[in-house]
Amino acid sequence: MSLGLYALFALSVVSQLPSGWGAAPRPEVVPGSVLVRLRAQPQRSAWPLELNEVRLQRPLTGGVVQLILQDRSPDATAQLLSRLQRLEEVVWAQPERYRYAQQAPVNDPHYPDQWALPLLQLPQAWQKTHGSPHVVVAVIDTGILPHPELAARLLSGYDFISDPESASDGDGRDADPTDQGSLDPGSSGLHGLHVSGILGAQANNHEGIAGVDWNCRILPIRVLGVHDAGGRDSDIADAIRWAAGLPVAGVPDNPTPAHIINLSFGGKGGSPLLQEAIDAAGQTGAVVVASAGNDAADAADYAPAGLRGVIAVGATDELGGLAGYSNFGPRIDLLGPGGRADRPESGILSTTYKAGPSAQWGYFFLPGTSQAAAHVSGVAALLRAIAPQLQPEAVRQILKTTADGRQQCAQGCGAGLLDAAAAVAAAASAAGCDPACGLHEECIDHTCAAFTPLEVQVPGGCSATGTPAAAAPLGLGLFSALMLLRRRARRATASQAPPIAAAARHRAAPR
Ligand SMILES: [Ca+2]
Ligand SMILES: [Ca+2]
Repeated sequence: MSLGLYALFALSVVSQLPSGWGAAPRPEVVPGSVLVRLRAQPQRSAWPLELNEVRLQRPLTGGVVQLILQDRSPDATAQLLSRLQRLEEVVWAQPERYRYAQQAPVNDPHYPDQWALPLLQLPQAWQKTHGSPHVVVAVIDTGILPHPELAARLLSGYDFISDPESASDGDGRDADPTDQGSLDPGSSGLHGLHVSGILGAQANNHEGIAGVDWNCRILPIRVLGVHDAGGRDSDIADAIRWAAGLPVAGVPDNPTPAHIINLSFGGKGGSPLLQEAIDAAGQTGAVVVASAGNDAADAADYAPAGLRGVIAVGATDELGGLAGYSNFGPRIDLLGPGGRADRPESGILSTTYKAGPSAQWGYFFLPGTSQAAAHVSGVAALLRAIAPQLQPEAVRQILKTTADGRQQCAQGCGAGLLDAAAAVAAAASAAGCDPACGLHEECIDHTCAAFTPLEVQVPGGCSATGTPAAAAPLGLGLFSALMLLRRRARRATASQAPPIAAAARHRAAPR
């Protein structure tokens, strides 16, 4: 079985202003201030109401009076409001409320184009956690390329493509997961870079976009080659085992086993081989997330989405309804944002790269269940950051029980749309730390503590802790300009079209 990518083609920008944000709860009501409209025009020469508990009555524009109470407590205000509402001469009375600027949660300039993040209640989730640098997310995909938004995220990874022609790097399996493809039709589309940016792009750095998880480490594993971005079951099964820290013949052990494994690809037909690999990965405690597929068909007929033990993710449009291309059915666990394929630039904005004499990194829109799954993997990483002892089935249950059930459908949309804030709160509660620990803490055995350091397996059976030596960003470093790439309108599941508008703006290299 050859497996194709689950990204479609983006068509148009969807900008949605971010919802309100604050690091700490801000007061909603002005203490001791009530606004009231009287049936008769108030006279400036006398207090219009006989109220002993009021210290000041101030006529406002248009016949409204502001009342300032002697006692500014919430109880006194509530009692006065109740009394006013029963008076014959009063049309209405309201407490005076504060209003706040709709400030974005992050300073990343393309955040307003990331409509999916407020849809998932991520700004609220980020008040509880930004993720942990000790959670590893394996992105089993087309590989990776350098990008400043991921420079602090990447672990060393591996290339599992056995066929040198598909790999296009002159050999079979090796330790270099660099994506050898491009944005050209029929190539890899740099799909793994796009998926990685969704779940882990550096946030709040005055650059590009915000990832779902701001701190996790990304383990890039290459299984999908350059020709129509296909991959083979035999390579994928080994990659899943290796990602989870299990031994694979002929390959050095993975020094940083993954807590989350993202599989944004698939194809028709089952596979006992893939099922066994997923079972084995699950037994290590790894959460496996898979995209449902883009054929508007029953996901049960696809692998890996239809296999036991994966969290199968369908895609929504920007309103939260099932996207027209998304697979569906009883096998779907929940939905994530994937965007529309029939509207320009309504996909998911994430990281990309353009090779050539003047290599450029940038951002572009892609819709698909690939992108939906990446959001779920990012939130799963947030849950594991808060509650590292959560087992895969518990993560699945939390994601499902906290999902927005209004987004269900007759075809089968699982539990509905992912709700990051509710899931994070439920994870903290399930781990015994309610409401939650600090931003740099995790909950273990009902107690908040500093993050557990990432354990790095050392060949020979010992282990060490600390930052992996091979955690530096990959090669190149040609971050010469910023481009906002946009995609030609075309539906496809296994290849990507060239950008139609590159270089939206240029500037000096950031490094
Ligand atoms: Ca190779
Ligand atoms: Ca950023």
